[in-house]
Amino acid sequence: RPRALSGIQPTAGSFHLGNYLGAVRQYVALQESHDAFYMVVDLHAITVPQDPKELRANTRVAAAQLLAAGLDPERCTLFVQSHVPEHAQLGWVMNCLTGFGEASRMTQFKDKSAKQGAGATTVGLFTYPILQVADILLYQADAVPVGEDQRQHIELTRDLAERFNGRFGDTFTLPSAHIVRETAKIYDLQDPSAKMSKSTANPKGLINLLDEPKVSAKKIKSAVTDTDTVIRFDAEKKPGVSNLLTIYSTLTGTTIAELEQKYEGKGYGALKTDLAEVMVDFVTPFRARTQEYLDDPAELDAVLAKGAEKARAVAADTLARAYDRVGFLPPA
Ligand code: AQP
Repeated sequence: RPRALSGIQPTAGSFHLGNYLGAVRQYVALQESHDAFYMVVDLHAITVPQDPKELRANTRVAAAQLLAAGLDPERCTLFVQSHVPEHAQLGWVMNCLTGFGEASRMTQFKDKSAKQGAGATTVGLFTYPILQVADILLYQADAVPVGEDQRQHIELTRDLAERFNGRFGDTFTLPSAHIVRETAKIYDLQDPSAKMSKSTANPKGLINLLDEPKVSAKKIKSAVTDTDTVIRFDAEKKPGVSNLLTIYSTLTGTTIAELEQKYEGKGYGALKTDLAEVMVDFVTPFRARTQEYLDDPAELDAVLAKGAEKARAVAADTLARAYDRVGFLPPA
């Protein structure tokens, strides 16, 4: 079976709708066809200031949400990044292979450092895409399910894998981004030109899956649309309505064409009212399942411990080969 690998940050506590539709849904799908490794990337979470108690709690919350979304520890390997020290170890090797200019071109870094402000931007934030390279290469992943914003990092991963292989001999598999076009970028409900993001300036544009369902319903009902009245998918001219149609279509399995037909002659109000209901129907059981996993932290930790053990077996093997290739003297 081909390998899949991806990770999600525990920073915000709740996943948002963009995380779920753009990435987590694909994690669930790929566990059927791939030897899949999914992790809560706590090492990435400390690239911006964190509260230690919150990070610890949110790491469990992230794992619980992944299980609630449908990851099955019998069919995939679910673990916490810091439980597998090989990530940091291979990360260093990859840092030493990356050009400063090359790292400076990462647009995610530029966006995130702009949000932090120059004085608060850490070297860790600058090099986090390179740690991500190590995350992927350690598992010899073929496919990396992510949203569109991560495409450049997967390109960097391929470049560095090629560079390493060229310089030291064939060691790493070159991965491909697994990006589902329809849901590659879910947009902010208040500013449909921006991606939905946890660090949005306007919380009304962001759906957090663990919020009270009625809060999410209200956000859908107050989503920005346009002055036209026709319900039609047109990402260029009608980004707000198109975003709502994408969300609706993905959560219900109805095609966009079917939705356009269903709402022919109806107003935006009808679309929003129905989608608000779809949202409530989705988040209500999701929250309940997440809470069930959180109610049994010992069981959750056991799942993560088993996952880390499985992940480490693969990661340690790759790291040993990479260390040997670069010329590190093996311990006697
Ligand atoms: N709006 C989105 N549409 C589609 N996919 C998205 N992803 C994030 N936002 C969208 C995908 O979710 C996965 C996990 O993301 P992450 O935990 O690494 O967080 P992030 O990308 O830093 O999330 P945010 O909310 O976008 O954070 P900030 O505010 O820091 O920029 C990834 O696969 C990502 O593509």
